Amino acid sequence: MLLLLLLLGSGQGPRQVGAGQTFEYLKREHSLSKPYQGVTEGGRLSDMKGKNRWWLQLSEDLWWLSEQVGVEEYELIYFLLIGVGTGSSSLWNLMGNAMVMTQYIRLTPDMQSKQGALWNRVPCFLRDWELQVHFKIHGQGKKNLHGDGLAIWYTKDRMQPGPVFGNMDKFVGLGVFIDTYPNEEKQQEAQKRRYSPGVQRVFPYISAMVNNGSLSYDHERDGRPTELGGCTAIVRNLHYDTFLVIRYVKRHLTIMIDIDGKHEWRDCIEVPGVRLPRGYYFGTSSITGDLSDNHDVISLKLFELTVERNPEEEKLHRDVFLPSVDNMKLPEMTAPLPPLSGLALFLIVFFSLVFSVFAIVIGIILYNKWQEQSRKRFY
Ligand SMILES: [Ca+2]
Repeated sequence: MLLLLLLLGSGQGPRQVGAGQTFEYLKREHSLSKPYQGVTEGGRLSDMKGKNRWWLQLSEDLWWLSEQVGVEEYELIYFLLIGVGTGSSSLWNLMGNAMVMTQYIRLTPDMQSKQGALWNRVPCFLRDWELQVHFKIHGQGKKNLHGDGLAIWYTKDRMQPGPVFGNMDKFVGLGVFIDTYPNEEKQQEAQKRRYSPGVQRVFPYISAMVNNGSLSYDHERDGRPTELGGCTAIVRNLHYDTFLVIRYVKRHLTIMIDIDGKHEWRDCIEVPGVRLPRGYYFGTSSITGDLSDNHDVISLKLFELTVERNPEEEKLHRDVFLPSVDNMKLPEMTAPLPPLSGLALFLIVFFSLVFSVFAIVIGIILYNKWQEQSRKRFY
């Protein structure tokens, strides 16, 4: 029975990655592929919010429970519940102009001013994971006359439309952007300013950003002020499949692309010391403005990576509550100052008084001395 549950819980069998001690397990509840069953419209917002809260609570309870009973994979219990039908049949929600087709999910069609998103309903509590994104960006627009691209998210909030590739600004978590329109370059061009060849970027450009909710994505500058890294990725109108992978292992974030039709991963971004909380949501979103493209997602596959940690790493990799990146200063969230305790207030008043009295005494002494001297000079 336990074995059966384990098999159910781990989806496909383990697949060894590389020569090391890393195994990957496909996580069905965070994955999406053809045929697109279990994808539903966002529904009424009020309705959604209630359901989400309930769902998050359920997942948190299960996680807690699995920790208590010492079961590493909380999915064990989770799948059991799904199996008896208490869970939702829809693991993914569509939003805005996104549409389910037979061969793909279209986030936006090649039309102006559209925005769409696709969000996983199940928060992810895995520590080490890899998300493989099979996508396709194509349209009628000529070079640099198309936009705006698509984003892949691992964030605290879901289903929040906004200006950052169709998602909210000041998000909390990780955003990976496949930006197809060079806003900054075009602006410079309009102002007849020239870029030095070393600085100019070739678009489409992939970049990543970690946010604790205090940073704004600067659309006009293609996110340059807040990016962790990036690379050029010529991904439009290709006749072969294009993939992007986000790997998060031991707080090391790696983004690789397979866009040349060679079935090989090519490095794009690598950042150590990225602290991401657990329990966030995977999603993808896209937006078009004056310029447009078809932004299609063919599949999203999330793998759990099992890696060994020594006791020291276990201590170092403890859970965090806000996203951050080591050696990179994110502005603090604007939290109100903690109220002063009674004692602190008393000490501040007391020492202010002592200092004032001291200053007055010194002042009087100096004044007297000065008067004495001037009197002496007078005689
Ligand atoms: Ca852009």
